[in-house]
Amino acid sequence: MGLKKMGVLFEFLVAAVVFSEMLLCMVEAKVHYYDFVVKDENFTRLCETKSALVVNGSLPGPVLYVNKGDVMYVNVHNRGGYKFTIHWHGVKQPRNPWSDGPEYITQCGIQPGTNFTYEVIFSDEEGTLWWHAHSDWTRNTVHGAIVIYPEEGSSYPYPKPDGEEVLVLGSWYTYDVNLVVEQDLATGADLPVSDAYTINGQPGDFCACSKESTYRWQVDYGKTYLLRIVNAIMNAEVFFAIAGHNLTVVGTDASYLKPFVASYILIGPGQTMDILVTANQPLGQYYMAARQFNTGKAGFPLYDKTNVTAILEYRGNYTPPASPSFPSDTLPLYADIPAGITFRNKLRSLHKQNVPKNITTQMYIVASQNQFLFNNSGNVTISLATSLNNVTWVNPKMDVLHAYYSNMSGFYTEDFPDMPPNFYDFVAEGLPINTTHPLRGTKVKVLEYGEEVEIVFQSSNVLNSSEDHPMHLHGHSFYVVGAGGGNFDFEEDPKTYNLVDPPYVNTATLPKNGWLAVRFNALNPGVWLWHCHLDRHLTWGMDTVIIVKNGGTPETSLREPPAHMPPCHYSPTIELRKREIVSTIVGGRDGEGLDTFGYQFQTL
Ligand SMILES: [Cu+2]
Repeated sequence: MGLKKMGVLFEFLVAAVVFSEMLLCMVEAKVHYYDFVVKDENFTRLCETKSALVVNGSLPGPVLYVNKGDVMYVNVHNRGGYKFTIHWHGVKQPRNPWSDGPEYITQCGIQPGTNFTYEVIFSDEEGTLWWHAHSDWTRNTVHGAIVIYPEEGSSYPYPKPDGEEVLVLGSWYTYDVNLVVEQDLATGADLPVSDAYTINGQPGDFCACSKESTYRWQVDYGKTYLLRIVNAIMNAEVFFAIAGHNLTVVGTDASYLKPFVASYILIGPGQTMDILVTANQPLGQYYMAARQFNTGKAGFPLYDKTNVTAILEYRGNYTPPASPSFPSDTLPLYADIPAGITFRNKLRSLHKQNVPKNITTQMYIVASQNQFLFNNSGNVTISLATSLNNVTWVNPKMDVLHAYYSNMSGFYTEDFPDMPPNFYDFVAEGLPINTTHPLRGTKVKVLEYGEEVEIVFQSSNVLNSSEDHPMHLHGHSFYVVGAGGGNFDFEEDPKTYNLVDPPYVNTATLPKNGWLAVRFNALNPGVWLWHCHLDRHLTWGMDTVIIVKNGGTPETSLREPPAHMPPCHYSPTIELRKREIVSTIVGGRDGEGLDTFGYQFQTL
C-alpha cells in the first residue's frame, strides 16, 4: 500500500477514534500531516547570492502549529544535494526515539532523492519549540518554529494575548558552510564564524545591502502580543531587546515561568522564549535588536559582532522617523557577563515542581576544549577537539539506536564515566598541557528505567578557553537546580539548590568557568543525545548518549521501529573520525620525545 493511501486510511481511523472519543466528551489529540520539500534555493544576503538548502522554499522554514498532546507526521522529501536528518527540538517523543533525528544517534541521513516520514509525538510541552536539521551544519538553513497551543478548551496561564508573532534568530554565512567545515576538519583549521546574524532570515538595517529587506512586525497601539523567540543561531548566545518596550517573560522551552519583567533577554542556541509585549509607546518605529553574548577568550577577536535588527512598527497615522530608535540603554554589550548571569537567575517555573529527590545516579561531567594530533596528508597536524569527562565523542558507522535495538556489538561501549578521570583545579589559568589530551570513543551511559538522575556539569579552562556551553538533552526536559562560578563544591553547593520551582528546560547553559546542576527522571526509554548546542563544540565531540532501558511493561518500553528507516550508507562527509589519529599527547613541554609543537606524544 502506498504511503498516501496508508495516510488516508490512517486519517479515517483517526477520525473514527476522534468521533467515538467525542461521544465520550474527551479531549482527543489531533493528528497533523505536513510535507517538507527540502531543496537548494538561491538567497541574496550581504550583497552576495548563494544556494542554500531550505524547507518549502523559505528561510526560516514553515512554522508548525499544534495543540498540546497532538501528533504530527512530517514527510521529509530530500531534493537537495546533501543527506540530512530533522530533529524536533524539545519534543520528548515518549518511547519513540525512532523519530528524534540526530544522525548516527537515532538514524542515518535521508539521502538525496529519498524521503522519510517522522512521527512527532507531543506530550507535556506547551509554548514554543522548533525543528532543525541534525547532521553536519545543515541546520544553518534547515530550521523553523513549532507553536504548541494549550489543549482545546484550556487557555494560557496569563490573559489571552491580542496577537502573536514568531521571531527566529539565525546565522548567515556568505558561502557553503558545510563545505568549509569539511575542509577545516580535514586540515585542523578553526571552524567558521558567521558573517551576520538574522531575524526571520534578514540581517537588518546595519548590515550591507540589507536595509530594503529588514523584517518588520506591525502592531496596534494598546494591544498585548505573545512574542515567540527561537535561537536557531549556530554558535552564539545572544542578548535581545526592543527599544522603549518592556519584555514580560512567561515561558521557556515550552514550559511556563513565573512571569517577570525584563528590559532585555539572554537566549542560547536551542532555547526558545515566550514573551508578552504591550504596544504602549508613542506611535512610531522601534528596533528589535540582538547581539552576541561572547564569553570566549578575552581579547580573542573572532566572533560575529553583528547588531541584527528587525523593526516593530505601529499602525496608524504618523510621520515615520528618519531612523527607528535603538535599544542602546537596555541591550547589553558583548562581554557583559553580569548581565547574562542576572537574567538567568530570574528563571523560575510557574508552579512548584516535582523535582527528583532520591537520586540513584549521580554524575559529574567536565566539559572541556582539547587538542590532538592527526595525520594531515603525511604531516602531523594539531587540531582542536572538545570532550565530556575527557571523552571526545566519535560517531559510529551505524546509529546507536539501531545497534542497541538489534543487540549488535561493536558500535558503542557502555562505559561513559560518571566522574572525570582526574581532578584538578578545572577553572585555573594556564593548565598543564597533559590536561588537553582527550580519549576518543563512542561511550554511552546506560540508565535503568525510572532512575532519578543528577548531573553536575563542570566547565574546564583547559587552553584558557572556558566559555558558556548550552547543554541540550534529547527526549527529556530537566530541572536546572543550581549554577555557579568556580569549581563545584560537593559539600556546600548542593545546599543552594532550588528544589521547589526550578526551570524545566531542554537546554541550559553551563557558565564559563562555572558549574551547572540538573536533575531529571529517566522515564523515556530510548537512545538520547546529550550535547553542547554550539555546533563548533558538537562537531569537535562535546556529546554523549544516554540509553534509558525498558521498564518491563509495554507502556514503559521502546516502541517497535517504523517499517522503514533511512539505510546507513556510510559516507564520510565531515565527521571527525575520517581523520586518522596518529598519536596522543601524553606529556608536557619538558619531557623526551617532543614533536615539533613541543608536545610529547606516543604513536598508536
Ligand atoms: Cu560548548
